Amino acid sequence: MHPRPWRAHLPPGSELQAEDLSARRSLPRAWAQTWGSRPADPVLLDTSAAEPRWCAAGELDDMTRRRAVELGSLGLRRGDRVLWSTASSLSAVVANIAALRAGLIVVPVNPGYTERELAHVVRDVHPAAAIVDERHRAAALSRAARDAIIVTTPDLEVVGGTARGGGEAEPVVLDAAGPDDVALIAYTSGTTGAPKGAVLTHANLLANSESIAVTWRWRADDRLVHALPIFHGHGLCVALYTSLLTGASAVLLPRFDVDGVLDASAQHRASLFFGVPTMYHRLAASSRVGELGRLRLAVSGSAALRPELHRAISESAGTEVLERYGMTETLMALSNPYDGERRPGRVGFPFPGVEARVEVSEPADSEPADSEPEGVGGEVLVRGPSVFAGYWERPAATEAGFVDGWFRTGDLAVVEDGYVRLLGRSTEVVISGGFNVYPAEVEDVLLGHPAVSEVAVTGVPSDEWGEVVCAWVVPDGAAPPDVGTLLAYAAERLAPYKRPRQVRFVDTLPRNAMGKVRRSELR
Ligand code: MLC
Ligand code: AMP
Repeated sequence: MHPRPWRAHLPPGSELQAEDLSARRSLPRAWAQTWGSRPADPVLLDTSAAEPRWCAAGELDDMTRRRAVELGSLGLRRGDRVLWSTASSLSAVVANIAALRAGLIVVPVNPGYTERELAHVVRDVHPAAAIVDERHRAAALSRAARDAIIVTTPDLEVVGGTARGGGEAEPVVLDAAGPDDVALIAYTSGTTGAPKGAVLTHANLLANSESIAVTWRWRADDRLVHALPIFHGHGLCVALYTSLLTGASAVLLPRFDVDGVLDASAQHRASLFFGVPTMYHRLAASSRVGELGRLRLAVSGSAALRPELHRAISESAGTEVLERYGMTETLMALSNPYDGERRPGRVGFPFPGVEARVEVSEPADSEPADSEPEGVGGEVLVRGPSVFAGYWERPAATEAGFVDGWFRTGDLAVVEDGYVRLLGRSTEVVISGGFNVYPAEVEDVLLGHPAVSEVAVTGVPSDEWGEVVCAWVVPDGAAPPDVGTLLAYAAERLAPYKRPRQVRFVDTLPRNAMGKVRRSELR
């Protein structure tokens, strides 16, 4: 089943070709061009600063150039990995862009990670440097690293570790990375529990932003209220990088809260807001929800927006939230149209340059997928210039992720009248508030508790969070463990969004003939 072709997203008269999306070679080159052509234009407002002030394009260009050179003076060389784990701030953004301009590979990590979670990434990606805004992380980073690692603040003040020695110091050549060079390694958990690094090239990031810009008609006079975390694809590649590409401006909020978003929208005459469904749930519950109607565009993604919530917002604010679908591995894949009908409960059709199809697995003698009747579900497959290059140092997982060059998303869907409707996932990932939680990772942690004999983790539905994590525990011994102690144990080892919100004690877990737990029977 094929959704509508991507050309349906283009504005009338557009001659855009898929190759055009990669023509500028990399985001750093494209950003530098944009900033050079309009140096006085405001681009970022850091509301967490003591005295918030708009940073102009020319200033951002200068700051990121200087900081790129400073990264070189720390002994970092093209291709080195830099772990980057910070809250939203101008300094954090400058450090990120400077690293990309210097040809370093940025590895974004949730600053809420516990030491255990951070150590996994460090051991997997072996970064030469880490940029963190919590100085106390330096010790944990050094403990986890097998090779030398230098730890700095976003302003590049060294707070721990050591630089890698050896070799000649190389001068930093700005914006020299080519389209196939790696720009980001973004950790995303596999079905097996241990997070894997999705390798995204400069061409991936550029094509993604170019495609979003044209689809949502993003212009230099737009202003985005940015309240998403900057360490995931949504806040970083969709919101921040694309705003900078288009020459538009963004108000960076350190965290999401309803009044903060609506106040910033009004004060700065914002035109755009992007959020996860949990944010729309909270906005819809506010008496100020009508203020969303002042925006040119409100976009939802990262998890399913309930059709009732979509409708409630359109009734109370007069704005049709535009829902889109993506993944860390594919970046943005499907979108409702800007000009056409934005259908509640649908994620639309491919972004420019992207191809998507829904592969129905039927017995071998059935009709080919193209002629399947509508309504039969299958897996969403995606290919295009924004689809990642594979998992970092995991050839088997990479091979399993693709079929004939198409990436297997693990999301199940049907195509109805050219629009994709997601049905669920073939994997058991739980999506809570837009963050993915892998049952196996939480289960492994809980199994380490002496009072737990067996455990299975599932998502249970929640209006606010989409799903919340539930642990089904078979106690080791007659008396169940104290829930508080169990949760405290989890809290030491898991970031807040992965911790179980519910714990249910059971005598046994349902298993199939192979002994594998049937999580679907627990939900
Ligand atoms: C916070 N908490 C969560 C949580 N976020 N628990 C479960 N799921 C979550 N997502 C915890 C807090 O630590 C706190 O725990 C308690 O819940 C209540 O906190 P809160 O203050 O109400 O939550 P808040 O900090 O406001 O966070 C909610 C949120 C946040 C929606 C703003 O979750 C968020 O920013 N989500 C965005 C995720 C995102 O960017 N995903 C993009 C992935 S990229 P305690 O113990 O202190 O009470 C991707 C590709 C694509 O998916 O398509 O975009
Ligand atoms: P991540 O691995 O964090 O990038 O999350 C990607 C996953 O988020 C996808 O595989 C989907 O399951 C989910 N997702 C993203 N956008 C949507 C959406 N609009 N509706 C439902 N699920 C979504």
